[in-house]
Amino acid sequence: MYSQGLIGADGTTHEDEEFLAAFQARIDAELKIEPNDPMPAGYRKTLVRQIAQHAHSEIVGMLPEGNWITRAPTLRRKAALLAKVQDEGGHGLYLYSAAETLGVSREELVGQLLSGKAKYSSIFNYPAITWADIGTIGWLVDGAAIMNQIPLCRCSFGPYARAMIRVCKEESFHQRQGYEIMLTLCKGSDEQKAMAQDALDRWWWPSLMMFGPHDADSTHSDQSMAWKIKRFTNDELRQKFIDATVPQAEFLGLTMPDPDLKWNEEKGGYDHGEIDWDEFWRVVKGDGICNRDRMKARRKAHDDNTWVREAALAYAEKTAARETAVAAE
Ligand code: BYC
Repeated sequence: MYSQGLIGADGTTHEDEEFLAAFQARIDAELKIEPNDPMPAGYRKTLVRQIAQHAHSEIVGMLPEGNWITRAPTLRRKAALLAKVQDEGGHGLYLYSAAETLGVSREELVGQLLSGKAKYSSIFNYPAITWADIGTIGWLVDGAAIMNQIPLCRCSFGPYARAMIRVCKEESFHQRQGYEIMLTLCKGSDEQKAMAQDALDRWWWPSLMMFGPHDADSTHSDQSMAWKIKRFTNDELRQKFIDATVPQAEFLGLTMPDPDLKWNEEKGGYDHGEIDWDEFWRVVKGDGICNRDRMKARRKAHDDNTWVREAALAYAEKTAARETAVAAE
């Protein structure tokens, strides 16, 4: 997994108790861990897994919305959507770069995505059927992403935390463009409002699933919290998202598709109905509505663009050879 020549490449750790205690003390003191710092193998592995999954999600996440660029209803909507989808591609690149500082190569990570070995967010295996889906993705999916990613700006691993700062700024523009689409639809004709409600009905539950399994079923949360990779648990973030989003739906005049959604005065948050975890795991394991299409599209893009990678490599080699020749003169 660790290739020669990359930062953090040797992947060596000396994990006696003294080392682990000193590492934890640095984390507890809120000091950032940087790529060349010694770190436990488990810390490195957790970060590579999470950052890579995050990068893949951004790249696969371009597909449902990319599909609507040619069909956006106005030039203004098209320009904003185009910029948003381009941003997602950029987020993927920052994240692959952050993962590379841990000694894993981009080729290897992309290979894991294309072979189906690596996960990406369940949410991108649902189809964007109408224009209201584009509004709902911005409002809910980017809204959920911000809720999850703002705490990641304080992640203990420096390159991931720093990448998240810029990503979050862009995500908040994405969320706004989505909510503004929803506002327009909800102020429009009965048909437009019905389209907005239909999109909310389909995207609400999958958006809640984005935060991952309940804490009791989360494999990695305890250790990731201790290492301050995660600052809040899956259920804590899901609750914050629900509490922030319900008033936004009320403002739009839309109804949340959850009859059990009720304000709980005592806890100061909403109670909600049971999430369909069978559906979640089915989608995560590759059997959602769009999993096969998404992977097919990614593999085709990778194959079709082989020439771009080859050309970039040839150009880099030529430039390096020229520089070596000049230096030797
Ligand atoms: N989908 O122990 P847990 C975006 C997996 S992109 C699929 O709680 P962890 C956007 C999990 O990987 C948004 N799999 O895990 C882009 C683990 O399996 P493995 C993406 C999921 O890591 C374009 C197992 O379930 N955001 O916003 O502690 C357009 C047990 O889970 C999911 C990120 O990636 C899921 N939803 O917590 C618009 C944020 N949930 O790996 C928008 C960074 C869980 O052991 N990632 N699994 O095989 C995280 O914050 C954390 O990784 C998670 C999960 C909260 C997602």
